Amino acid sequence: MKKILILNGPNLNLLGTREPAQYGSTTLSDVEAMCKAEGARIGYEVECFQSNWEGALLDKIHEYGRLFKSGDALGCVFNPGAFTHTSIALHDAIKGVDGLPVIECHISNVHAREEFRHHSWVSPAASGIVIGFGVDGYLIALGGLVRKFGNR
Ligand code: CA2
Repeated sequence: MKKILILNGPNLNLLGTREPAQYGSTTLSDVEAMCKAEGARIGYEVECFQSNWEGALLDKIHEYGRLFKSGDALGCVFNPGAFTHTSIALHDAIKGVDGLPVIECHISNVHAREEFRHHSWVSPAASGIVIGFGVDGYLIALGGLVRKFGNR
């Protein structure tokens, strides 16, 4: 069974515990369980990984780049958190793994928020972007990844 990675960046481990008006009350483990169940339903093994460390996210993208090359992974749904707006390293990693489809996902509509959230270093390297659908965005991104890149 091919793998799909649900990758979450800094502070997303706090999901559902604070700022419910902005991010809702669903926890990250709820989101991960939803994605795993949906993956199993449509024939993919979903792996979930969250880190507050930029380097750990880079290493995971590199690992999935290798799994993609060997035909063992389909792609990745990635919410880079605040690193979205700061990290040229994440941009370079996604470009660098050459071919791994990455769907960028944001829970909130970043364009309706502070100006510093309007720019993403990840978007130019992403294969698709899902923004502002709350935590449902993860499932929308997963579905979009499979529709665009699955079964070929
Ligand atoms: O809307 C998103 O998904 C964001 O990626 C979330 C990031 C933010 O920096 C981006 O601009 C947009 C923040 C994640 C922090 O998550 C928390 C969740 C609950 C409580 C506190 C933080």
